[in-house]
Amino acid sequence: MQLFAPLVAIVALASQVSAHFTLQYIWVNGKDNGYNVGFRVPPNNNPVTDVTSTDLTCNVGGLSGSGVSTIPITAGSNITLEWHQHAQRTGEDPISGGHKGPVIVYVAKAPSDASSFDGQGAVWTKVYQSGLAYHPNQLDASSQQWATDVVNANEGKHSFTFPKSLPNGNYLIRGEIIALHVAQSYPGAQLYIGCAQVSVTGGGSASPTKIALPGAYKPTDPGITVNIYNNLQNYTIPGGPVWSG
Ligand SMILES: *[C@@H]1O[C@H](CO)[C@@H](O)[C@H](O)[C@H]1NC(C)=O
Ligand SMILES: *[C@@H]1O[C@H](CO)[C@@H](O)[C@H](O)[C@H]1NC(C)=O
Ligand SMILES: [Cu+2]
Repeated sequence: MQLFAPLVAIVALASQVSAHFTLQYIWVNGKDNGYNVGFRVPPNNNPVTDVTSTDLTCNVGGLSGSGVSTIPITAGSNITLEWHQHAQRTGEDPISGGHKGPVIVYVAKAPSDASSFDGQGAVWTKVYQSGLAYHPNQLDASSQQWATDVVNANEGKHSFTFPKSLPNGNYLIRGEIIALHVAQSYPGAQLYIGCAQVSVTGGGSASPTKIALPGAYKPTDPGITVNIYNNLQNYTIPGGPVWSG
């Protein structure tokens, strides 16, 4: 009997943790770089819920990438990010089906090495977003299908083009999935974040729009504190529009 309560607690904790996920793979033009390679790996698969915390930048412990490899890419490449609950690609949903919300990608240019870049200040440019499938920034109210449903159906993957016009140098690529199943009050929205380090060649000379993370998101944003189970007709993805390139 004395063993029973701790066992129940462990089982409850395990089922809770299994609902969460991390960003684990970055593919470049269809080539997979391997499990966690190039990533600032967080201590566990829990979400960030405080949008004013520096954990919003690159997840817990993500302000430096010491010891993390930096992956060479060419500007204009097709970059695929792949998410999973645990260190396994099969046997469970990539992200658990109850997690509904937008999928967003930002990039930030490092002053020098990606590994020593903390990503603070107005340095982030939004290069991809999907709220409701195929209708950026707008809910497909008839299906109530979210970007997360598409990622789940696509083995945990979503792709974007690293803008050809961005200057050469080291960058962080920040993937983000916001799960809104308990976002009716704040804190509630679950922000899943992963940062990969890349070095870019073949780029241009554009100066893109930039925002700060943390900074750009507010607890009162309609895309952060929202009830998605009330016949939602529109959804405003946080962080503003995608930079046009
Ligand atoms: C990008 O790469 C992914 C993964 O290989 C592939 O499924 C997708 O079709 C590619 N997208 C484009 C626009 O080439
Ligand atoms: C939906 O649009 C209305 C009117 O523009 C706005 O007030 C509301 O915040 C939006 N809801 C979401 C969840 O973005
Ligand atoms: Cu979860």
